[in-house]
Amino acid sequence: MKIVKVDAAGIRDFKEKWKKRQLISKEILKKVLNIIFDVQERGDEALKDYTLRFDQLDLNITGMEISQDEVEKAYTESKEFIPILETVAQRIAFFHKHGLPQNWFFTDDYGNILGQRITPIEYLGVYCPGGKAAYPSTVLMNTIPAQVAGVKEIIMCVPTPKGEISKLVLAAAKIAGVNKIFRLGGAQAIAAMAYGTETIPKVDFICGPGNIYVAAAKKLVFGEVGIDMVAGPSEIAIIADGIVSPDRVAADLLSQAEHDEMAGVFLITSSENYAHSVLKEIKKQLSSLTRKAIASEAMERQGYIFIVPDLNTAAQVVNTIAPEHLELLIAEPFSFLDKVKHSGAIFLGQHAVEALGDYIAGPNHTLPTGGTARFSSVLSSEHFLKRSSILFISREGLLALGPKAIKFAQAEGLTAHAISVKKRLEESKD
Ligand code: HSO
Ligand code: ZN
Repeated sequence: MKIVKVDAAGIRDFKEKWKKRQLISKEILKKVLNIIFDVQERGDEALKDYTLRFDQLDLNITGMEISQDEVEKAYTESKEFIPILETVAQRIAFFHKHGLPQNWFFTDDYGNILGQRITPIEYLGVYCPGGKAAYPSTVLMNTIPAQVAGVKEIIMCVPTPKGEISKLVLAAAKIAGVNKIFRLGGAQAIAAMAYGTETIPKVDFICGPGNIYVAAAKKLVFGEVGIDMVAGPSEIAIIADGIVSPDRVAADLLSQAEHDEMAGVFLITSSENYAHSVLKEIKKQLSSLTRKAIASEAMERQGYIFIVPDLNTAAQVVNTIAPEHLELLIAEPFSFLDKVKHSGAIFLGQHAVEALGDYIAGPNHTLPTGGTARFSSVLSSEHFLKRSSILFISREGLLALGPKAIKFAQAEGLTAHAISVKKRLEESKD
């Protein structure tokens, strides 16, 4: 981890460096675009070729869809874990039922009834990563909010390298009521869900994290379908003033470092001694982690300790990073909250371990990364809902607003617009 003593210049330098960490390169975008065109043109055949090449799996033998029997078997074999999955599913559902957008209408002075109506997306495609990120928790986090929103049908794509699939992922999909699951991964899975093939139904919206190729594919199919976000590697920022012992802070930092070699890990503190104790702890704890190599690479590459003179500067650093997760391990976290302008999820107080948010607290763990918390939000049921405007125009409303609309249409040179209003006005005047 790099220690940075923070002043205004320090923050600027960091900002420049952090910005240059280009994640989706031109080369990746080009490769992914070729895959997308190929899937559009050749459909299932392209999917079979890519799956054979990237996952060493012959879909002609296994079939593309995972059968209900296979899902049932995985569920039965996960028996001991089912109560945990169910508790988590219930907590996610309960949380996501809060704050759902509502229909609303009002009547204006002319008797026009204007408003907003909410309807769910109909067809959803969820991407579940394979390999080092095959998380059943992610299946629940991406599907339960959609169910709460009232999505009609959910399909899921999950890569199964050499045919291997996590039983818990299948069990979670069953609990979440996923309708169909396909053995597909990478950019080809995203393309298949976005455009549809002989076997894969076209969806309206795609959500779920994935590697850099999946992220690039989501970016490129956006517009044809909606997407939740372009998710990047995990990040954690912790502001600690000593109320929590260094070993715990170290453990929390490592908990996100172990996700990805490209994970971002930030400690912000006013005490250099404390920073050194945390560093010592990190070294100690790293050796016993199953993902030691990944975590230490992340710490090495994107690990920063910022030494700040005060909490206001700490807030400046946080707002520059706009981190995915922020832990406030400080004496008065609630009074600090107003200073935080950008962060996907904010954990307050010494007991709010970030991993609780990853699994079981209830809020979503699909969060904006890479500074995108500046303009985007945590995944919620709202992502799966659309708003339509409702316009009932009264006779009085037409008479009062029509002439102004006609003038506006004429000013824009749109005669047909003007005529359409004029005709209604003429009828209504009698
Ligand atoms: N921390 C990850 C989510 C996750 N953690 C899944 C454990 N499993 C998202 O940033
Ligand atoms: Zn995590």
